[in-house]
Amino acid sequence: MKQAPQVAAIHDLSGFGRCSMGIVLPVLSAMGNRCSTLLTAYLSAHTAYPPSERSVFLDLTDRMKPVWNHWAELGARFDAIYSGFLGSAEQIDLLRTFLERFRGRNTLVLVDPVMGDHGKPYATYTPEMCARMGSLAAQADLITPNLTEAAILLGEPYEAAPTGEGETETWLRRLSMDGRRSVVITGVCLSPGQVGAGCLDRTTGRISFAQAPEIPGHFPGTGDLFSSVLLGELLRGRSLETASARAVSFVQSCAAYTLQLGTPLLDGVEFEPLLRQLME
Ligand code: PXL
Repeated sequence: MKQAPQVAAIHDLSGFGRCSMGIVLPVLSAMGNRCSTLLTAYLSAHTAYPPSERSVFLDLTDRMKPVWNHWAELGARFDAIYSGFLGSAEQIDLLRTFLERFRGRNTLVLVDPVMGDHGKPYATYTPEMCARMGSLAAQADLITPNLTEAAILLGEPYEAAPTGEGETETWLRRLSMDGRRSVVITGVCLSPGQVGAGCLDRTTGRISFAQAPEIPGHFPGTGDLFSSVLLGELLRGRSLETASARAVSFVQSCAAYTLQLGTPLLDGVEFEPLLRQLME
């Protein structure tokens, strides 16, 4: 019998709406992993909902180190460290300390450089946070930016985002820091009506693409769903190419199912009824 892989999941928890830890935890658990959760912030609802004076944003920066000091005392070790939405600029630097402390020789460090979507940074992300995210991402074994985040990391305007295989390959290579880290760019469209991901695997140097029919509508949280499924598949020993193709296919199935149900787009995708598919 084999112990479940251990994942340190470092994300916010949004109380209402599907994203971040509310997706990471069920997906990675369904895929047979044990998660230790380090919360970066607690929000009443994710930031894609209309702004409200009643919204709650609890910045947990000063609780993070005490939490992991306790983990160290308990002998915590991780097969993967997976970070996403971060609540403050200081937090991004703190995470570098976390990596120094908990990264083992075989720990896979996945930094999803969550900063924005559709050409715009999220409401809580300042330019300073975006700059610091770049230096955190430089420590990762694997990053999973969408096109907006890829543009921010490269210092390019969103309008310069790649449209075909060749251009995407150029961005993948630039983001790989001379092949030192693996990269998956999401939201890549190679032909009209299709969308998916492009990836560069640093272990083989191979570039590959996975595409699926595009579902109309922007659903929040699909980036978190993609990266969580990707990580779950990698922890099962699958290659980056296979993991990426499975993640594209799962996100597409959830979006198609949601569209059929006709639930509000801002509530994200109905992944819960399909979680079973990830179990095998
Ligand atoms: O899905 C990324 C994400 C994570 N966390 C919070 C968000 C978003 C995107 O809107 O608002 C709080």
